Parts: sequence; C-alpha cells; structure tokens
Amino acid sequence: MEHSFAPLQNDLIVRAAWGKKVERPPIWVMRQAGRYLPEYHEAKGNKDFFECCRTPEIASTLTLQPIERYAGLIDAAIIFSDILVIPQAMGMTVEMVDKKGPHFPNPLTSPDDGQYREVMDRHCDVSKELDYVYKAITMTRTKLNGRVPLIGFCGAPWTLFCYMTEGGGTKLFKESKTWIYKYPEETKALLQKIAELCVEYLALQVKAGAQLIQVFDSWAGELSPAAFKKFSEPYLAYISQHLPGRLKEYGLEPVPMIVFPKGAWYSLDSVSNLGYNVVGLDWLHDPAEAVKVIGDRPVVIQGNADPGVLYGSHAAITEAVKNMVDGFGWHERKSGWICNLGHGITPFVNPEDLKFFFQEVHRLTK
Ligand code: 1CP
Repeated sequence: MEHSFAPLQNDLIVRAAWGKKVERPPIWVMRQAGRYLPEYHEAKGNKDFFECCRTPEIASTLTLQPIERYAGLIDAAIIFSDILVIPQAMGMTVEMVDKKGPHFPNPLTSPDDGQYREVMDRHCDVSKELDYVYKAITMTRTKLNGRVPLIGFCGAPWTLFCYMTEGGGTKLFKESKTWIYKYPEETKALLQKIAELCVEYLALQVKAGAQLIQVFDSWAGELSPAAFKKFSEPYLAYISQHLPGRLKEYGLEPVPMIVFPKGAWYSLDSVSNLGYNVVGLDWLHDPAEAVKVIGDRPVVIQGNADPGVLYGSHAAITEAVKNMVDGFGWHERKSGWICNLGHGITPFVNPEDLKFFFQEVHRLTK
C-alpha cells in the first residue's frame, strides 16, 4: 500500500542531512518525546510503556507532543517507540519496569543455552511482528500534516546484543563481554541476524512514512577500538550498505541515514566512511576537532551539547550553544550540522529550559 501525505512545509533537516547548504541548522533532540514532559505523563497515565508503543493512537500522540509544544522551534519528529522492539520481535520477552528501565526475564546466557538456538533458528518476520510501528508511523505522518519530517529508528546490532545478553541496563557489561571474548563466532552470527532484521525493519518504516532513519548504537563506547571494529562497525556497515537497495526493491527513494555510535569517539574517522549521511556525536567530541576529522567527506554532523547543560543556568546554555555554533563553523559553512544534544534529554529537565536552548540556537545562527 502506498501512502500519500501532505507535502512538507519544513524540509530543513532533510536538505541538511543530504549535505545541502541551508538557511539555519535544523534542530531536534533525542528522547524529545519522554519523561521530562508533563504532557507525556498525562497521556501515558499508568499504561504500560510497550502498550503505548503498540497503540498507534497513543504512540502518535506522544510523538507529536514536542512538535506542538515547540512549534516553529523544532525541525523533526521521531516516532515514539523503543529500540527493544526488535528483541521482542525475535521472540524474547522484554518488560519496561517503571523508573528502572527494560528487563528481560530470560536473557541469552551462553551459546549452549537453548534460547540462543531458538532465537537463531526462529524465523522472525518483522513485517508482521512490528506492524504496529508502521501503523504508528503512518498515523503520525497523517497527523503531522507536513509540519516537520518524521524520523524512524532502530537500535544497532551491538547495542541490542548487549540488552539481549545482559537482560537490561548494566554498568559492568559482564555478560556481553563474556560473549564477545569467549564466544566470538556465535556472537557474530547473532549480530548478523540482528543486522538483517534492522535493514528490513528500517525499510518498512520508510515504506510506512519515515523520512529519515537513525541507528542508535548507545553502547558503542563500551568497546575498545579493536573490539568496535569487530563487533559493531561491520554490522553498522551492513545496515547502511543494504538499506538503500532494499528501499529500491520496494520502489522507494533513498532517505538520509544517521548513525549514533555513542561513546566511540575514536571511531569517528572510520564511521565517516560507512555510507551514513549523518554521524551523531556525543558531548565528548570537540566540535572543531570533529569537523577536521571529517575533512572534505560528504558527512554531516549531528550533536552534540552535553544534555546535562539543561540542568544549568541560561548563561551556561547560551555558552554551550555558542560552542557548537563556533566549533561546527556554522557561519562560515552554512551546512554540515544538525543541532542536537549529545544524547537523549534526561528526566527532570524543565521544558522551558529546552525551549530556551532552541531559541538560542535560532538566535545565534541568524
Ligand atoms: O522521543 C524519542 O526519542 C522517541 C522515543 C525513544 C527512543 C528513540 C524511546 C522512548 N526510546 C528510544 C531509544 C532507546 N531506548 C535507546 C537508544 C537511545 C538512547 O541511548 O537513549 C535505548 C538505549 C533504549 C532503551 C531504553 N528504553 C532505556 C535505557 C535503559 C538503560 O539501559 O539505561 C529506557 C529507560 C527505556 C524506556 C523508554 N524508552 C522511551 C521512553 C520515553 C522511555 C521511558 C519510559 C518511561 O519510563 O515512561
């Protein structure tokens, strides 16, 4: 089924992501639909998190909340969902525990554990299993009515692998490190399987109406440069190399692809060669240094203010914006930068302070 949606009134982020010169840098923030917004808690009530993801009416309402609150200041929506829907589609149980985060009651313990074989052997049909995401995307595009583009996303294979083996968030990465250093071949087989599902999942999100896509490698920085080369980068590359072809098979035009290898600052040079149009930077990068590393390659940077600055004073926020505007050479280049935080916005931020951040980006890039 082909959809027809209202034409975009604001396509700034799409043009910027393709490397074009633009009148001002586009802005959005990771996790912009979420816990810092009082209207999020109101709409979510005490409904289960994944139930909200699975209900297109609710997911689209939550996606639109920051677009409505920050109308005229913000340049993209990101579909309300979670990276962990892929492990769910692969047959694993994932619960979202209030105030704690995701929990897998039965994580993958070792290659001999029957569950690993089950996950590996099971045919996973993301067109069927994740149909609710595509429905939410299509409904959101209709409700957006062309206001701003909609971003689709998935978790990177390495990051999803961490959750599938750890069973939730972790500081130690004991299980995932045991896997990569004890069972590298079985690890790679699973990473490859996840990468293939990511390609299909992203293609179907675009088919449903997503206009850019982002791959979140939130745990990239837990790997050494050598381990990143083995266990993350090849699978990020698989996604960027196969998605355009898959879109073509569906009769769809390519969309800009964003990769966010959080914490893997050492990988910027090689990640810039993977075929992604945009590389997301966390706040450990100095903007001017990152611009130098990318050099004349056609790669756009997304980022990278410390989300923690939003707990600070307005003067501190202004300074953080100035640092990006100057460091990314905005006034000289007028291209190559999508403004964002260096990671997701955190709970307890005052939404008025995020508004001030947006206003400062607009003011200082005039
Ligand atoms: O607004 C948006 O950005 C869209 C929605 C979105 C996205 C892009 C959510 C909603 N989750 C994600 C991606 C996601 N989920 C990532 C990658 C981005 C990142 O690094 O922040 C990760 C690692 C997750 C896993 C996850 N889901 C966590 C982290 C736990 C840990 O390991 O520390 C948590 C707390 C969630 C729950 C979640 N996902 C999204 C929201 C709004 C929430 C909070 C749910 C709630 O308590 O109400």
